[in-house]
Amino acid sequence: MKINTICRLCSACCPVEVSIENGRLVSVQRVKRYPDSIHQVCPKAQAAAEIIYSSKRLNKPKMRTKEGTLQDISWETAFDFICFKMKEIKENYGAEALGWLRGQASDWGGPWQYVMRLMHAFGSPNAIGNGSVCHAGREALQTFTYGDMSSPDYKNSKCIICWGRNDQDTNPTAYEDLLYARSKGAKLVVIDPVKTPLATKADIWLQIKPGTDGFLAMAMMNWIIKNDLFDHEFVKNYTVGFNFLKKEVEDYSPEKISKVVQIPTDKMIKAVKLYTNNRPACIGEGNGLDMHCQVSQVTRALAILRAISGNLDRRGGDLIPQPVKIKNYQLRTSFWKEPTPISIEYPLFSQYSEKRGIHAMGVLTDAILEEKPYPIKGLIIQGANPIVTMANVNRVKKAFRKLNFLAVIDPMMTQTAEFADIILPASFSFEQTMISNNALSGNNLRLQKKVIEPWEKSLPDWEIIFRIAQRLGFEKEFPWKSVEEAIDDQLQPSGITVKELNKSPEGISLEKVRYQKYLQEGFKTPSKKVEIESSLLKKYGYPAIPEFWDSFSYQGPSFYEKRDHYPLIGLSGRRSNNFVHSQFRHIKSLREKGSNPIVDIHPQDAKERNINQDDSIIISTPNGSIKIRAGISSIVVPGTVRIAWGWGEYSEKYNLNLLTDDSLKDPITSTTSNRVFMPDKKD
Ligand SMILES: Nc1nc2c(c(=O)[nH]1)N[C@H]1C(S)=C(S)[C@@H](COP(=O)(O)OP(=O)(O)OC[C@H]3O[C@@H](n4cnc5c(=O)[nH]c(N)nc54)[C@H](O)[C@@H]3O)O[C@H]1N2
Ligand SMILES: Nc1nc2c(c(=O)[nH]1)N[C@H]1C(S)=C(S)[C@@H](COP(=O)(O)OP(=O)(O)OC[C@H]3O[C@@H](n4cnc5c(=O)[nH]c(N)nc54)[C@H](O)[C@@H]3O)O[C@H]1N2
Ligand code: SF4
Ligand SMILES: [Mo]
Repeated sequence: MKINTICRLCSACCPVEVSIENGRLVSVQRVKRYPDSIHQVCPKAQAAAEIIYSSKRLNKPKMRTKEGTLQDISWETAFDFICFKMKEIKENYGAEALGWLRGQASDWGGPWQYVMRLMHAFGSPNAIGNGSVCHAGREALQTFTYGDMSSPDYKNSKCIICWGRNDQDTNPTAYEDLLYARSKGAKLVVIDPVKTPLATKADIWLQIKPGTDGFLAMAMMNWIIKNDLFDHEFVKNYTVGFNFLKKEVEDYSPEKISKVVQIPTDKMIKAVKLYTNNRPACIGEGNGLDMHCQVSQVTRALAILRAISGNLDRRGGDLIPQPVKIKNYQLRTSFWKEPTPISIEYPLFSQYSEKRGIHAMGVLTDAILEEKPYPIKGLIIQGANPIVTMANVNRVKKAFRKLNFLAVIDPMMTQTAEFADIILPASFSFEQTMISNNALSGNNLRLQKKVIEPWEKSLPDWEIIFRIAQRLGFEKEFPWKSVEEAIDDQLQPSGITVKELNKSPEGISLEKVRYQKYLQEGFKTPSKKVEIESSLLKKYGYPAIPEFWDSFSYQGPSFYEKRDHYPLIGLSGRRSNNFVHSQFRHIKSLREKGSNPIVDIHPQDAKERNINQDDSIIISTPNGSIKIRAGISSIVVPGTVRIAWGWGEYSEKYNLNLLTDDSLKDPITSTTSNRVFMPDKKD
């Protein structure tokens, strides 16, 4: 039997066809939208049966004994224990001392809204997402600039810029659209410090110095304004603050910036010309810009570049979404209502979206260890593996040891679960129904349908949340007996039901794509225009026009002040198509398909340090060390090394977040600098 659904083994959320035999998942294939020359096969989907039926999955809830071992328990005992601990924390320290951390796996849609609802009913504002290092920082600052997060319309574009984004490994659907546009003659610019396979396909590849993207965007705008190539009509009628920008970019001539970004001036200008001569053009930005302490101002600069170039919300440009109307399940109407969240020092980021909740993961370790602004005493972690994925892991470990109570909800035993008092086995993708955020932020609604029964005694995330809520007495807030009932309720404003979605595997689009919506509606900002000068940033005392020369916006990589002792720049590395962050290294077929735990080091740096291919080398920063094999390669420039990402779950010695730092944070989004830091070799 073949069933169409959405895969959620990673955040790309691809439409797939699943083959089921005797109730077992046999194979998963991405739905074909293009001919073979463009269609992408996903190795993770090919390994889906191995992933789902892995003997390493958690079978039953487990509780830690006094001796420190793990003991199987029933779900009844598990729910009793969790609810008892939650109430104990509330009585002793206040409800806000309980935090709930979610990672990328529990999606940004249904289950996350249920968690916020439960936490708010309980009295805690601290339902915390990991978006400060993922895309939420960019989403927030784009929202302050033009009311939403835009998405690049690769398919219809004449010029695509992939800026710190590597769709070839991370988003097959977008990559297919990019290849299609290329087949129709679209130009491609890649801005990446690493010579990725995508960079080798570009018309122009700008090998930027990591973390200097804001300077490059300003230099591009300097050239565009100087050569009078901006969209006069759009700037005049739909933006505010252009004159301030014009003045600010004067200090960023391509000639001056060339040294900062380490890109030759003529190459930089060639790239801007490609962007301005081939319209519509779009900028796909990515996680290469997150995980830096200056993500907020960099995002602002890129957003403004899109706007003044006249590409916003045009076919083939950068589209403003048309989200489906759904109920907001958060119960807090105001961020300022007591108790305030632990992210109080980042007020703009904490309240930028009604639906998103708090994404200031950067402050969680401080709240536990330093008790700032107040202590977090108990934590529930769902679909995240922070012992591998949060910055400065040694400090995170110390924090988790200090907690009075830690619960982990995950299909797998993880390094994070090793710290837990109780572990709840969650169902995986394909085993639970949910409405995904991908569907909700676009206007094509699709259901991620359950196509097989949950593994052993595992339960779907929604059911775990509903049962905790109901046991705590929140039946009024959680009246639903099934997830279908809950989804029907949440989708009510859209007029669509689960029944209809079940009948439409290709999804339901509620309206046609509309371009230039601002002509009728304006932008969703206080002035209804693109805020080149941001009224919100100004109100909260941040620079209202992006600027990078002063230390507010441009902090070098972590440990910058120690650069004399740590002469190399370390870069958190490739997101391989075979894996998702810390996941799937236990799957042999995926491990064998390539991409090993290595550090890419330039021949010149290797020679200076007497390092040969495959040598096991130690990399250290002031925060920790890892041991990893050397891969001599000129995909990086001398002075930069790139360390394979996500191998920390497979073996602790490869955990690159032992090296990263969490002391410097983006002043608006609390983003830590997981991406770039300064390591050195020790003998
Ligand atoms: N296979 C797979 N797919 C995934 C994931 C996964 O783990 N595995 N994770 C998912 C998630 S949660 C996310 S957030 C997305 C992210 O997906 P993308 O947005 O594509 O991000 P990355 O692949 O991390 O990085 C993109 C590129 O940025 C470059 N880069 C690094 N530092 C800088 C810099 O300072 N400036 C510039 N301009 N570029 C830089 C890197 O070399 C890399 O090639 O992928 C999603 N898709
Ligand atoms: N140095 C450095 N740090 C980084 C990054 C980097 O590139 N470099 N990337 C950052 C980014 S963009 C992100 S998004 C984060 C990712 O951080 P995490 O979200 O911690 O990433 P994962 O390792 O994918 O962990 C997801 C966990 O969810 C579990 N899981 C899978 N499916 C389900 C499910 O359906 N339900 C439940 N309950 N659990 C499930 C998996 O078994 C896994 O243990 O890491 C960030 N940290
Ligand atoms: S890219 Fe991600 S969502 Fe798409 S099929 Fe592969 S694992 Fe599934
Ligand atoms: Mo992410």
